[in-house]
Amino acid sequence: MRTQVAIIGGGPSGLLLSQLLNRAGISTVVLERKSRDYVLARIRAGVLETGLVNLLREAGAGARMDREGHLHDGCHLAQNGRMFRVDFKEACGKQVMVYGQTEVTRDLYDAQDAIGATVIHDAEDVALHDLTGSPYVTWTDATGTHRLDCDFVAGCDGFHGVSRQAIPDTVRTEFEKVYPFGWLGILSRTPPVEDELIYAAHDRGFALASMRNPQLSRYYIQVPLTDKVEDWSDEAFWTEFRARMPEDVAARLVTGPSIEKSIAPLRSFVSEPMRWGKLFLCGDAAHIVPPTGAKGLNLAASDVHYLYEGLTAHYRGDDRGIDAYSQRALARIWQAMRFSWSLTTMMHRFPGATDYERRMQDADLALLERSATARALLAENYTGLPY
Ligand code: RFL
Ligand code: PHB
Repeated sequence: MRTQVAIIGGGPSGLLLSQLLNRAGISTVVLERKSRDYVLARIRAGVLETGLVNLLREAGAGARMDREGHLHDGCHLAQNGRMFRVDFKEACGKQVMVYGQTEVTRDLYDAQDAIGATVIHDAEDVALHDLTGSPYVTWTDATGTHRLDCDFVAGCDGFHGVSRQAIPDTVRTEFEKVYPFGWLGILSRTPPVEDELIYAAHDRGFALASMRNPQLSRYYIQVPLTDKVEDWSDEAFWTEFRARMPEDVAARLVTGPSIEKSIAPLRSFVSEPMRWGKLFLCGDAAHIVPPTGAKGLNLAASDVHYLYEGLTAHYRGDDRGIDAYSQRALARIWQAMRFSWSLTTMMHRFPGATDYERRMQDADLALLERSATARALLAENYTGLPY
């Protein structure tokens, strides 16, 4: 089998890249380790920047998002019970789209089906070969071993994928920060407690009120890394969540059974460079941010944008885009890294933090409440830097 671009991973990065390239007349094959149902059962991101919204439209996969997604003009920040609003529209003239990653992924699969793109599921033992020469990819399934020859490989296989490891250790530099806590998240079929997201810093720990639609809420609380999902009954979650929200918000909260409950550890990670020979890394395969800034999926989208531009130019005879890919993508990634780290640092309770450090967190939040300049900076980063 032969294709122009072999794409490893059928998550949002891989599918969006495949969809854009196919529509530009460039052939792709997507190799995904899991089944489609498995990929579509993952509950992850919920906040889309304008850049991703526009890419989905360009990919012909934005119609349902435009019908069912919700544009938000701002969000709320709370600090031990006090709450104030950051008005994105007023601060920087931009908005974000609230629409679940699960729905984005479903729309991309449907769009791939509609154009007859090749997505191969349950591909085991994917391996990348001859990446500085004539690249090819092998994998196995129930029928045996298969080989796919290609011009380029796009490694879109997430943090635990194989693509990043295909870059020799001598070439790769990794940067990492692991946070000493995780987020326990639940999804519940209840009306969201507020129209916009609430990011709440509290002495008991951070909490976030988010949503998917007017009947579906997504809530998170900071928990120690040692906690297990089984430790948290729905009742215990609601009690803790209420305690961390401002009183009037807690009083309005509608609770119900959780339909999903999971714990995600928080980590910042970057692997440089993002290109080696004919291999390009995209999305979580190259970088991870803590979810506080809602940047992970949006960074995956900006990588896809730069790679899509580079590859389409390559097939027109211009290699400047693919040659600059790693540098262009990383410049934007490090800005989002900084933002996610600073928001995470300001909003969470760190075990062993000194009183001085706690006062700095309070002062950072007070600065945002007081200063339109500080809010403008937050709004510019939260709604997304231009590509
Ligand atoms: P994914 O989604 O991990 O997809 C990678 C795909 O590759 C497959 N795979 C392989 N396939 C073949 N061979 C192998 N060896 C393979 N190894 C892996 C996997 O099965 C999978 O299908 O990476 P991608 O596409 O780069 O997308 C990245 C995003 O999923 C991620 O950045 C976001 O979910 C992060 N994130 C958020 N991002 C935002 O922009 N806004 C948010 O509000 C937001 N909230 C979140 C989040 C992530 C969270 N968790 C669970 C980590 C909230 C949470 C709780
Ligand atoms: C979500 O709705 O899942 C979500 C929203 C904002 C974040 C993280 C997660 O910062």
